[in-house]
Amino acid sequence: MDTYDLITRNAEEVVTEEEVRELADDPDGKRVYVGYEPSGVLHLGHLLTANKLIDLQEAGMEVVVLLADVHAYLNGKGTFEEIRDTAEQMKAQFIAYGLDEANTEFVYGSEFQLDEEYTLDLHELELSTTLNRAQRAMAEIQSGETAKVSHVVYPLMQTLDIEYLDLDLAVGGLDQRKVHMLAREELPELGYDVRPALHTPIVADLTSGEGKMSSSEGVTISMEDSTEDLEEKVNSAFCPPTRDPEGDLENPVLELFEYHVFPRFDEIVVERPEKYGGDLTYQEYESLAADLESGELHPADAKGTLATYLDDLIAPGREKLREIRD
Ligand code: IYR
Repeated sequence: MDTYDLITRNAEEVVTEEEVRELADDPDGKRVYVGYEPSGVLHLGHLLTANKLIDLQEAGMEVVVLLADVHAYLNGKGTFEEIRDTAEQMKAQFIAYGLDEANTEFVYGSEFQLDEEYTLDLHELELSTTLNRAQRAMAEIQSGETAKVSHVVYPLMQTLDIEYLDLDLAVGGLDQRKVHMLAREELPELGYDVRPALHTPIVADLTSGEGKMSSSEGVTISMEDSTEDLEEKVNSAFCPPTRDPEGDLENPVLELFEYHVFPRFDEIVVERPEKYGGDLTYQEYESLAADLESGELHPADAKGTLATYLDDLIAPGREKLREIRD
């Protein structure tokens, strides 16, 4: 696969294509990052951006994972001690999942975000950004709550992270786009360069195909799930025999194949008894989606196969979690 295609595969948005093409021309040693508020158990949302980081490592880039402890603190996630404890668990699960340890720099936000220079830049950003602008940057990340001052400081710090971690590319789920747009507007105000951003899609809710899969509502798949949990969750997923259900619905089973399974396996085998046509083998997502649409692949077989491959992907992280907790 061509480097630009590898860097941008499965991305929902590339800001801007021209800037990312320039990176793709000379990817070696370029620094890219995703920031995560520490969480004790990884779920598919974390793994979707981790898949992108694995692509970027394969493209020769240097990956930085920001364990955003100060951001989690600003978001009311607990004391620093609690947050750091979950961050260590998060790090272990990312490595078990397949991030190349030798090539991944894990950085705690508090390692640089409390420095004098950073703080002074933050205050300068506070002066140059209107409350309204900062609040709009938080809209999708913080909703339904009366915003605190910490909630508007949050996107300003995320903006500065891009400069202070010396990054060439910021990666995040589509829910991070507003912050990244703010960063593109505000970094030049401080005399810093604008950096490109890459956004991964948001997967639909598993049982309804509507809205988004979320750890606070509905069903999520996480590193804690047993093989049986996975089978149960995937078997009750919404899976019409089409990739484009009507209205605002998505086919979450196909989305999981596309964003989670195909990027990590060269070949997918759907095991079927001879009397139902025997095994099916796929190298590409498109052929599997086409077979589901034509009726060649039954939704029940697609689900069973999805559960098996997801189980393979999370098994090492599940094992790691057990070790940590014992
Ligand atoms: N806002 C992210 C966490 C985060 C991401 C980056 I990129 C940062 O520089 C800092 C924090 C979240 O919603 O999890």
